[in-house]
Amino acid sequence: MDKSFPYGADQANSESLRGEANAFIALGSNLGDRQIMLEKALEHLDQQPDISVIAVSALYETDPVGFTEQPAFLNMAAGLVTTLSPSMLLRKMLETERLLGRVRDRRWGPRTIDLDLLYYAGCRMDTEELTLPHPRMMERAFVLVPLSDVLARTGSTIPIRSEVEAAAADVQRQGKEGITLWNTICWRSDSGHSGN
Ligand code: GSY
Repeated sequence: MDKSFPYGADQANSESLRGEANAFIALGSNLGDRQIMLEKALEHLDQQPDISVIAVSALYETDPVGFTEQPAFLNMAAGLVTTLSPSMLLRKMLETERLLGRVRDRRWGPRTIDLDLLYYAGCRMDTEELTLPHPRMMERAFVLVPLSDVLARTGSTIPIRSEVEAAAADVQRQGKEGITLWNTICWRSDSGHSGN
């Protein structure tokens, strides 16, 4: 994958460009230095020759959902361009989690890093390994708010954008899940740099 090309909004919009697909992922961390964990995960993915992280959302501090007796999470979302298939991309994400010390001991428990593949080029699939789009993304404020943020930043026209924005506005109006803007990070592609 030629990373010297200056990726930007056009690539986030395109469903397929020279075999490249746009994808959106969710990231979360509630153990250790949470912001560093998120940044390391983005960097590791972006270092792969077949993945380019083109845009990132702000970082949000969110109340834990599911098992509530655990530390608050930092959550964010990112837009990627990749030449990997959905399952190969998922495997890279799992490898990134492992490298950052993720141990899958308790389903709803605390974790150094959690990466979820939300959307891959309009692909719909349901296998044991992977369901696309992510089956629970429209229910979770900690996914919807960052995803809506990164979709706006990329000017994405993916078909689920209006649904995501409406659902994000809905959960924020209801105020059921505590979500606070924590920080913003300057991702190099946001400033128009190339992938190198
Ligand atoms: O499903 C991702 C891990 N996770 C999270 C999360 O990322 N954020 C919040 N706020 N609660 C969560 N509960 C689980 S499990």
